[in-house]
Amino acid sequence: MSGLVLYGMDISPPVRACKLVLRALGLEYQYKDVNLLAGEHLTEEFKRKNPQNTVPLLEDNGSPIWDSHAIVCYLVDRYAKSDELYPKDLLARALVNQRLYFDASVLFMSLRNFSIPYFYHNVSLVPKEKVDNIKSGYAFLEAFLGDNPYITGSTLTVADLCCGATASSLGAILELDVAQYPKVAAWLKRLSKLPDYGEEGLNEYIGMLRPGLTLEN
Ligand SMILES: N[C@@H](CCC(=O)N[C@@H](CS)C(=O)NCC(=O)O)C(=O)O
Repeated sequence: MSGLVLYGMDISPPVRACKLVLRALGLEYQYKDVNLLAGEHLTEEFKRKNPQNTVPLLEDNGSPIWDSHAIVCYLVDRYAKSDELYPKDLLARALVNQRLYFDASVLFMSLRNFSIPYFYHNVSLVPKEKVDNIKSGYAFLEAFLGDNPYITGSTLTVADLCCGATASSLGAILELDVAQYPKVAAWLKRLSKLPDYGEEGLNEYIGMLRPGLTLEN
């Protein structure tokens, strides 16, 4: 057993992304479930490891790393036998980084902006502006994909795994319109065939949110 410990919750999109990368690299790790709804991320012990109180959190031989995007890049740089998932070529890496920052700052925020109010404050009405943010995120993904099977080109990278985990979870509020975003739909289908895609966690997440939310027109 390696010294890797992942703290997470299976329904969390960024946790799913980290698990996909751990699996793709064939790394063994210990998984510690953190129940966010029971406030297990707010304990002093967890806060000492991650003052931002978020999952995923990775520990490598006791050193904490958080934010899924930092975690996946670290794992590839540190442990992968090839740089395919996170290229060393600077221009190729810049493109992957752009997609990762897009996920962190745009796509995932469009999800967090309805899930946090719902889970923590029982807010079930999703204003039109938040629905529109999701639509625009899907549209950006459609443009990024172009004629490629993956989000930065012909090969799978960590950017697909991060953006894909978020995009699939956005189905909790707005089912993907396949006619409008055919490339995104085909890409998500492609990703869903990956081993340990996290289908169960994804379905649980969608099942927890979709029935309780009302979208503003
Ligand atoms: N940008 C962060 C987002 C992490 C995040 O917001 N995780 C959620 C679960 S999906 C969480 O821990 N929420 C608890 C909270 O913020 O109180 C990442 O990619 O790791």
